Amino acid sequence: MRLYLINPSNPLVSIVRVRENRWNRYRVWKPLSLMVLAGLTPVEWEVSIVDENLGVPDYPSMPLPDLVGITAFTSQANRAYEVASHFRRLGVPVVMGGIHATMCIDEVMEHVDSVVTGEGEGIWTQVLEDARHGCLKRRYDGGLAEISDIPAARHDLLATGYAFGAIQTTRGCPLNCSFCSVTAFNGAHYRMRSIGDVVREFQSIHEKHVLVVDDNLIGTRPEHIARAKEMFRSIAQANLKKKWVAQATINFADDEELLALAMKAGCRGIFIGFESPAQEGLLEIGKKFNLLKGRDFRASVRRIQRHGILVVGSFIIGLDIDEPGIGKRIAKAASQYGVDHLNALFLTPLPGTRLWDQMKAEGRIALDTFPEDWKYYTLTFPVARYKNLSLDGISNEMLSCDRTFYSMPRILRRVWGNLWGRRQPLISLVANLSYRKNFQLSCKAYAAFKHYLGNRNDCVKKL
Ligand code: B12
Ligand code: SF4
Repeated sequence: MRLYLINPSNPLVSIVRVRENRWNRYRVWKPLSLMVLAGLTPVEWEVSIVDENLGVPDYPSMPLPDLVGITAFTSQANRAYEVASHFRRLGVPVVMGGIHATMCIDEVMEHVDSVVTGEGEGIWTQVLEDARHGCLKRRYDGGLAEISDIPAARHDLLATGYAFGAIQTTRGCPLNCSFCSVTAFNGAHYRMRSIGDVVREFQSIHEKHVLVVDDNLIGTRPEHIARAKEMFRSIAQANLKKKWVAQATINFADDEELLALAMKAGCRGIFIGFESPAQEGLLEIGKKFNLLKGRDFRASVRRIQRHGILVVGSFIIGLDIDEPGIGKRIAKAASQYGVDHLNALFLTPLPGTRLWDQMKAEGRIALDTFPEDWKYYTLTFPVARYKNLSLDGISNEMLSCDRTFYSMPRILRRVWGNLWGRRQPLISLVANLSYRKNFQLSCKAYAAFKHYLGNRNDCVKKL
């Protein structure tokens, strides 16, 4: 039995055009979901993973599979349906799962034979069994899996073409920020894999650099942090010689021992959501951890950096409290906090989030011709109606934010600081230049977006 697991093209990758900027090679990440599913697939299936982000294959020249499994984030939904329709025309059954299938079941049902909601671990072998017997159900639900003991992802199946490997050590987040899909999808309960499993899987990754995809690497409670320390110790003892980057909330900075252990285990960069430079902004989106009284962001960032770990700060533009000037304000705050890179994104209502419900109720979802419009749900386009910012206004705020933070003098100052502090100055330079280059691409992308809207009078009115 032959199975293709397909990751449809990611519009973000085509918008930033990997070939136009070689630094963007670092922006094509492995589709871990498919490697996990492959790890759960019984040996009688001959499984291949197709990642369209490495190049769309010539499907007609490939042997016909018995089953196709497709994953998709919301922004990939259109392409997912195109791929599904190709295989269904040939009589091959298509199953789709992942975040978009879970949040938009009815829409997805129209395009595929079978939809799997929730996590795959508890249901995938059943789906395969039904497919083998020709009795696929229209709908399966994997719910939330018990991940303390799961098979390792198949890292051997996507062995070349990526700068980074990928691994997951925990799932779920109790914080439920209004714009984020994680709590809605992976639940509020923080689930942890066994440290032994994590270390063994880490060993099977052949890339030197790894993205740890956890949404919140160290969790929120003392027992989560104790487990993170234990995990870092075990990774360091295993002497894997990997360098990795991860995501965490700002509480990552609060424990010197944790930071020292993370560094020893190979942590070289941490992605932290600051989201808004204003307390009212943090309140608006419910980013509880950043609201703690007396939190000094600059001191927190410095503490992390002192351990040789670079900090990427993420901010959102388009909150209800944001007014003209927010772009520069964010760039200023990010510089003042001292982050090494700034990743600013548009506030985007993603299906299944609290923000989606609110904006839908208020009639503020401007790009709502679905599924076509999903391709703009990359957080890099203003797809909603923003309270104090027009379409041109908010795009200009984003450009002014990037232009300010990624001006050449500021880049040089940051890189010099990293050289002085021996914090990977080369990586810092490369990443800064990559962001700067993408600023030019963003200008082109906004122009194309406006053109698209120009042909869509309904949207222009709403925006
Ligand atoms: C790593 C990651 C990335 C990587 C992507 C790597 C890749 N190619 O997959 C990068 C950095 C490139 C990225 C980019 C983006 N991301 Co992202 N990302 C994540 C993150 C942190 C982890 C995903 C992951 O690997 N999880 C581990 C795997 C094992 O879990 P999983 O993917 O959920 O798969 C399980 C189930 O979903 C299910 N399943 C999945 N697919 C299938 C298919 C079948 C057939 C079956 C049966 C089951 C099944 O089984 C799997 C095992 O349980 C998630 C947060 C999260 N917790 O999911 C956000 C997340 C998926 N990203 C998100 C967003 C918004 C984006 C961007 C649009 C925004 C941006 N500017 O960064 C871009 C768009 C990329 C695109 N593809 O279009 C949102 C998506 C929301 C949505 N509705 O789509 C999430 C949920 C984060 C959030 N805060 O809300 N992302
Ligand atoms: S943004 Fe981060 S802290 Fe907030 S719910 Fe999502 S994963 Fe949790």
